[in-house]
Amino acid sequence: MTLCSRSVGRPLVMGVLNVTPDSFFDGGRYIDHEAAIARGREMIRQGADIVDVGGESTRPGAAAVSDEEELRRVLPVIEVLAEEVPVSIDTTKASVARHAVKAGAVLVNDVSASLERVAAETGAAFVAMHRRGTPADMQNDPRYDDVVKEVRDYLAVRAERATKAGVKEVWVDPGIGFGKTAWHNLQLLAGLDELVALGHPVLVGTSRKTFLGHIAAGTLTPAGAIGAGAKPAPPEDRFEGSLASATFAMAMGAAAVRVHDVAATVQAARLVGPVRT
Ligand code: HH2
Repeated sequence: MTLCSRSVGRPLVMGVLNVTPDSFFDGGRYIDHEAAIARGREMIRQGADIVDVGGESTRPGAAAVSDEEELRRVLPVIEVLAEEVPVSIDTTKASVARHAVKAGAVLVNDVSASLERVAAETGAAFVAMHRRGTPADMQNDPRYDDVVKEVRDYLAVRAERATKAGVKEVWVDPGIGFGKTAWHNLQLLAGLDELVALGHPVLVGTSRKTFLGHIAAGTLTPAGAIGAGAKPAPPEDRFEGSLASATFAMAMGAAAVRVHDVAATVQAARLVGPVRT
């Protein structure tokens, strides 16, 4: 049975657990292993289907972390939580992915979409995410002729590459906020059915991201533009947009959403599940 075919009768909710000092929303809260495990258990109680453990922030401008440090952060947490829930490892490093699967992770969530060999060798499922650029430069004026088509075509190629490498379960993810403007993110949500049509489970992560700060602050015009110098509301004020966008993504056919706010999103998933055709 694949991760995605587990019949919970609704889209899956992946809870975010960043064991980092600098993640843009939960950074610093769970850097202590006991605190991270407690948070993972809290998300399980709230109904999380998967807990996504990360040891390196991908936010724009984030500092790079060594393999050793990333492993030190995530492994003790994965070892415990993997006994209690399916765990995914959010990493772009082959050695971290390999050790994480050995410690019990069942899904390699790779924002660089390049670890398909590790997933194939270890038997883990694999998320191929679209991004443009690196955390250092990805938000420097990203441009697309047709963002939905370009992201879809990229994901089709990466998914095929992963399948050919022998990965048994390949997920795709449009990479909301990774080298995209607010308008690009909204277009990707509107065109999500085109990604769903690729035939792979689609994962969407909008939770607390900057474009929702512009929605909260009212600085995004209906035409999708943001005025020069407009400031987004801070991540703490982006709950409503996070829930609304996750609900929208699930209604559009996303198989799973990656969120910080598990309890509320599970309720939304329970609503979408029965009404989605
Ligand atoms: N977004 C983030 C990290 N990993 N993985 C997938 N598949 N899709 C996403 O949209 C995605 C992701 C960024 O969010 P977060 O982990 O909360 O922050 P940070 O990267 O600062 O740790």
